[in-house]
Amino acid sequence: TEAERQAMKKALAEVRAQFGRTYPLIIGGERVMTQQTLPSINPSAPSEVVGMAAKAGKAEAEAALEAAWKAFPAWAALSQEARSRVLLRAAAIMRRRKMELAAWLVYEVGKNWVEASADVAEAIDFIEYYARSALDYYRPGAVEVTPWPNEDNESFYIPMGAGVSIAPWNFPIAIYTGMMIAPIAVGNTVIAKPAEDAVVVGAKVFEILEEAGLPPGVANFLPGVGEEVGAYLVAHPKTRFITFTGSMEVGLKINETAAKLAPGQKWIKRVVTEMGGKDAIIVDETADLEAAALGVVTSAYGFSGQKCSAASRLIVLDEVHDDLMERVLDRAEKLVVGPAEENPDLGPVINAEQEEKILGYIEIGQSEGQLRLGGKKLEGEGYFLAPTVFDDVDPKARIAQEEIFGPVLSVIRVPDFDAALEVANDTVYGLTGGVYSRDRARLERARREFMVGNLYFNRKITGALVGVQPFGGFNLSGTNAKTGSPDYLGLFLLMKSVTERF
Ligand code: TXE
Repeated sequence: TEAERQAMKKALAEVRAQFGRTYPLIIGGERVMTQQTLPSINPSAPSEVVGMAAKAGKAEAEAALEAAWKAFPAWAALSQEARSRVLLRAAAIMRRRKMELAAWLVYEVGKNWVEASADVAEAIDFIEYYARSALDYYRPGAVEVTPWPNEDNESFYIPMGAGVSIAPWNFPIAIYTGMMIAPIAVGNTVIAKPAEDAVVVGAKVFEILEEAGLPPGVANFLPGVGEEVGAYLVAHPKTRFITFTGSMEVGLKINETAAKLAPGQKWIKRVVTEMGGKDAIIVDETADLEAAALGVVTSAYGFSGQKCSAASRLIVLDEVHDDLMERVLDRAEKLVVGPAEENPDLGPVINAEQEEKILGYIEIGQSEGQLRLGGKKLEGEGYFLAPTVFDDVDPKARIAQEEIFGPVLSVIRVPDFDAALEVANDTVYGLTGGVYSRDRARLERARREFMVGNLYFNRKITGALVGVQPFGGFNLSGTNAKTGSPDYLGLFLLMKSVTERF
């Protein structure tokens, strides 16, 4: 509406006036500045510095671990009601500041207004969901929860201690918040490392946690380079758990490192990783092709395809290939690409190296399929890439197998539904998937055989709605940690049994 447009413009202007500030680390409630800083630029106009963050090194990581362990006993000893109350206050403050936070997302990671607002809304949902679930399902230390009631024994949950959350830039408020709040909700303490490209919105999340009264050291703001301070904390003997969202390459490295016992380490680190995807939508000859075209284009090009849940493969039965392609191309060519503050359909991709990587895949695609749309960088200072479609792609091709994480869709033709399911499952990933079909028997087969953690029928594939669909993948898309589900909290708890008499 016009009112919303005005409100957004006002928020954008207010945020723009705050560009260039430097945000310190927050360790044990103290602000810590460092020699070096991490600049974060506006991908729609890379010459603009949105803000800088202090850059943590090993010394700061050590201090953060110490602060988190120091804060752990008191936070773990609080009643669940007391912990959840602080978090619900944080959700209320975030809701009050949601336009401002959305404006920061527009500038720091190039999300258009709709995507930016959705990111903030999801963060609020995560906080409220985990605070409430902690009250319902897990009451650490409370004896009344005895999962297997019997008169001789009491079993209950206790938190694990101090851990590390390592977040991606693509949902830099929602995923950053969700991965930190879940362990904290049930009594753990966390060192939260944001992605290098999203340090400013990370600092904003911490302003809110502080205003909500989260005690010092329960959450620690530690921007830094992943390969340095991230890797250091993953390997550290005093890290009790790690929760990570990002690329498969890094996630696998983290799993490997965390599996080794460091000198003095006296536990098995619990590792929760949510990694990439190569998500496919199947369209058969019974599908509503108009709905399918809308769903494919929305899922493939939203936030320039920079979502682990984005559709990057379209698997279409020969019979309807030409008709569907016409509809997909017709929609995709109308998409507007431009500076995120102008609320285009697509903003820029996140940074120069991702732009380089995506253009590299477009180059490879020239010999792996037939370029039907886009395939080039667009003029303008920002990292603007045209929505791209490769047709007649071989299922084994690199652009059909590897995650590109950009606005690139690979179209694969198949003779029948059997082949469609086979191609869909022929991937190392298993995150989201979609099927457009009116044939109930086929949908029933897909329900059983399509190996993805989140499956959508006759609607666009997206991430999940917190509290509605638990979100998490199979295979190398992650450890199937279903965020937005009661199980997720259990990943950060231990269960203890006490037996007094026989
Ligand atoms: O992920 P990265 P980014 C994937 C997608 C994309 C790629 C890059 O494939 O191309 O990730 O995005 C930290 N030890 N997805 O850069 O590089 C790093 O600092 C410890 C899918 O976000 O994996 C950042 O905080 N930490 C994903 C975090 O890991 C390390 C969403 C993620 O960085 C590290 C986002 C190391 N050795 C990206 N190296 C999804 N499934 O939603 C880096 N980091």
